[in-house]
Amino acid sequence: EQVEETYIMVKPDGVQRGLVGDIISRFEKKGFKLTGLKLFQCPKDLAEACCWEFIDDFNLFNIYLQWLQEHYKDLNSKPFFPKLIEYITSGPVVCMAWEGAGVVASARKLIGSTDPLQAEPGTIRGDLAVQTGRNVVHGSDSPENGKREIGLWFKEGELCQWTPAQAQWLRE
Ligand code: DAT
Ligand code: MG
Repeated sequence: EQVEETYIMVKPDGVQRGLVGDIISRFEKKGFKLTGLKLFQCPKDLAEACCWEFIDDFNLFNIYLQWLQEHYKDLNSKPFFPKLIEYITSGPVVCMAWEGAGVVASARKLIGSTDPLQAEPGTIRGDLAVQTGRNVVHGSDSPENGKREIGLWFKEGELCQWTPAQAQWLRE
């Protein structure tokens, strides 16, 4: 089996609502391997710059804005994109890298549908959220995007390669 990586992020509403432990716990208990974890606060200047749609090619704000646009590169022309950026930058987020065979699709299942009202009970969004604009968690949608997003949100030295003691009890 091909080992994959996925980028999972608890969005600001998940952090503010005290759901970080519950969300991490679901991936941990499932048996995936955590390889990166940090709390990240988008610089206030950037958050404001994003809300104002202020653009200057040569300043830091624009670098960060481009970085967020790269993260959501399929969505950055959608009408809801400015609101999405305002939401994502409105408070600390928890950035995670998870590894395992089939982790990308499985994490999407654990997370549930984009619209929490359509998400199945038992999924993170199905259990913990009510609106698309506050759907508490992000998960990469393909192995390529998993790699790409981990590369965007983590520096090299921030990721750990390790062998969990339980590995031999998870797979024959
Ligand atoms: P997902 O997060 O399930 O992968 P997505 O990649 O299509 O969904 O969209 C990314 C985020 O953008 C999503 O979690 C919430 C927001 N979003 C998507 N569609 C939206 C819509 N129609 N209205 C408002 N926000 C939306
Ligand atoms: Mg997506």
